[in-house]
Amino acid sequence: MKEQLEIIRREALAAMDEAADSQALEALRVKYLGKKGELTAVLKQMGKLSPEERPVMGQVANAVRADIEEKLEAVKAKLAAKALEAKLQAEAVDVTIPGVPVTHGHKHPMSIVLDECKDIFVEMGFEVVEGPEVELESYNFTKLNAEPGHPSRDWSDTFYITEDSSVLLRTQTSPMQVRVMEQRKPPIRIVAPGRVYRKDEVDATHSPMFHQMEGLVVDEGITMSDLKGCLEQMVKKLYGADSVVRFRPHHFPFTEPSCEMDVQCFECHGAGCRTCKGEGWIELLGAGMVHPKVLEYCNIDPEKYSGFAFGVGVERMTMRRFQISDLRLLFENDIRFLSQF
Ligand code: 2NL
Repeated sequence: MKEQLEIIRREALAAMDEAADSQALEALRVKYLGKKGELTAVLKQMGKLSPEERPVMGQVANAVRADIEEKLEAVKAKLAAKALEAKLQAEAVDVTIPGVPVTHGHKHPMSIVLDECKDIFVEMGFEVVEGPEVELESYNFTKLNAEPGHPSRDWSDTFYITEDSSVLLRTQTSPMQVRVMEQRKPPIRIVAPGRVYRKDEVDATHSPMFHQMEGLVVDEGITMSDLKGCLEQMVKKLYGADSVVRFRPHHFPFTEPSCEMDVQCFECHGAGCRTCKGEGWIELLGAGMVHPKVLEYCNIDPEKYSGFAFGVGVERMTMRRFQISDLRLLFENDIRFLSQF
């Protein structure tokens, strides 16, 4: 019997060393220690032994069981560690694989130019103000000296919201400046950028929605020379210190006198070329001294205060700045176009 037990011990320990996984190990446990297992089978024969032999053989059997159980635990732990190692290996992340590149966006050319313009005026002490695109007729026209019947009010030029023409999409950003003049006392130095709307057919230079930046200065003793100095400074910062400008008389209902400012063509320096259509000059903006009636409408005493104002198209400035020939390119959002700036 002792030999039988020793054989079981030897075979069991050797077999467990070979166990490939926890299922194989469990099968071995059943084979040797289970109810119908080999060790149990030997123990069942203990009855045949003499009373003297029985405790001796019982001790041997218990030692064999203890050895097998100890080995089972050891191999179980070894297999678990092996399984964990294999799992970690399978889940390993290769940190050396190159990442998927993230492409950065950038400012739209219009935003580049508008931000530059805002910076130039903020540096000169102006404040940037923004306001509603849906406006009252009184702010867009009446208080800007375009009384009922004025041609700029025509239904074919303006997007009216209401039948009675009292609410509309602003045709310029000046209504915002009227609002500021009504709310504050001079000195006033503001620029008002934003979207404006006019009933224009879409072509290379027109769009029913475009962007404007208007400026307004009101204080005691403001003259035409302040207007000229300020706008010339803007052009030099925007297009270079060697830029040349000229002022021509013009007419706007809200300014008197009124003017337009041209910049000398940067391609031909005044000689005339394709960029300036042979003119030598490129029209840039409209401006003028705020009409006394406009000051009065905003409760500012025109005897005490005077001011100048200007309006410039942001699309037009952007096209000039980046040599873009068709305005529609600025609104189509084609990445192939926009990524060039
Ligand atoms: C143009 C001309 C201009 C103004 C806008 C203005 C505003 C107030 C009072 C007086 Cl509150 N004037 N704005 C003045 C002159 C010209 O815009 O051709 N814009 C594209």
